[in-house]
Amino acid sequence: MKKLLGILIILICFSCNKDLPNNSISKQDTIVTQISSQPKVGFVIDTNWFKNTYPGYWIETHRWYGYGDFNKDGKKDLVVMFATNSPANINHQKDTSGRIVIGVFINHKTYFELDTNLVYSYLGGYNGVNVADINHDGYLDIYQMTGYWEGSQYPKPSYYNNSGHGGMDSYVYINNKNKGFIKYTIPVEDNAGSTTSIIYDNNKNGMDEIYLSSCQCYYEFNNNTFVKNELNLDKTYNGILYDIRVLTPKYADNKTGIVYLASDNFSDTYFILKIEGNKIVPKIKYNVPYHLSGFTDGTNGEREEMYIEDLNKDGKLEYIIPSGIFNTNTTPYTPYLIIIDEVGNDVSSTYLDSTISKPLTYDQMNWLTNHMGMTGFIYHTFADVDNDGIKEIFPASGIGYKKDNDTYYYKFINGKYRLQFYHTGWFGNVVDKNTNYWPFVDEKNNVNVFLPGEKDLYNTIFKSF
Ligand SMILES: [Ca+2]
Ligand SMILES: [Ca+2]
Ligand SMILES: [Ca+2]
Ligand SMILES: [Ca+2]
Repeated sequence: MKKLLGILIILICFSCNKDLPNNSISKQDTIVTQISSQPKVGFVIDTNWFKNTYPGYWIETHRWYGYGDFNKDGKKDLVVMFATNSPANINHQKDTSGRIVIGVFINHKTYFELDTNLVYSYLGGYNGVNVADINHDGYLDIYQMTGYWEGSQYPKPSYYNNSGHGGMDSYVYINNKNKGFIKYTIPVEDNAGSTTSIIYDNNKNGMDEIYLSSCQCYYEFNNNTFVKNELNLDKTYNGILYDIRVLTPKYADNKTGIVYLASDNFSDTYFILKIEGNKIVPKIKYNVPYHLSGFTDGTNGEREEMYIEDLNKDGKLEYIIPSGIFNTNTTPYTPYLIIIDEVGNDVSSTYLDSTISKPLTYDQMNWLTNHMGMTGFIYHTFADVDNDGIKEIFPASGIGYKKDNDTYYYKFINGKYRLQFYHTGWFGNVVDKNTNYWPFVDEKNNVNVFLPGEKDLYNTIFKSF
């Protein structure tokens, strides 16, 4: 499944003519700004700083991104690769000269401005970043997932020093009070590349642990280095031995601790697993309602693709698991939600209104036929936008649910998630046969951004509203 989804989970959208931000500047403001300087729109980088700091580099983004509120103003800031000095392919570098540059762009709704204090560059691959305050000092840190060396067409990079599975070292950039970063290396050793992770202080010692999809282990900071801790996977559930695969860290909070999902040997049976001491233990076994479907499998750094809550307040948790049908003989990858109770029953119809318990239509996920078999906005985001303690659900990679040409999200009302009006119109219609887009959504602040894959960052489409 992992490999299959790795191929499938390449988001696309298409064409775009009316791409200017909807938030227009008033006439008064326009006059004032034209006198002084150009109004800021889109991605803003100090060009003199860039030319002086990175001579010979050009502006190029990749595909996945990280986010977090670095300046604590309530808006999600974006961490993206924005420049390079070497042509890069998807998960790897083609040659050993290729450095890439990552930076934090502060969210101003209609534009994102690079904080030049919060920039780093390195030699290696790129597979997205995960943002968390790893050392609990009040400043957000960055876990840099570097993924894989290409391994066949191109010469072995000089920095590639393991004998393992084509993985490369990953890095942590500890934030020095928003004035810069201090780099730490997490050696890949014999593991696969790091592609998705959950960061959380599960052992409550004041330092977050990093849980990876690429090893049965976690790394924890001791203020000096990152220490590796092995985890043992328990493959026995109710006395029966299973072939547990695609072990993926998915979720963490103080009610549940760390939660993994895994497949039973690529069948339609899955497990919800939790950490107990140094063991990963299967706790719940469940079946999916569609053949050849299963949980959304983060391959590009995606995370928070799941939500665990006691929806009916009976002291037992419900597990809301974004999933997809990956039987591509008949359909493109098609997302749907499944809700599982503590004994493994599918209780989706109890907690999801009938309109939203079905897979998304191709129109809603912006899928276009004959486009290399790729698919559209396939994951879900969760955010408590109305601050009532229960997260709302945003399908189509956070963009929302299209109905009658307007956009909705799912809100928990009277015991069920139901459609709730979000905004007029549908902002998922970015259509361009030559560009794949990765949506970034700040649900609370009504910011939709479509990052082009392996293209100029300045070609990003803003659909803030
Ligand atoms: Ca912010
Ligand atoms: Ca920190
Ligand atoms: Ca800890
Ligand atoms: Ca809420």
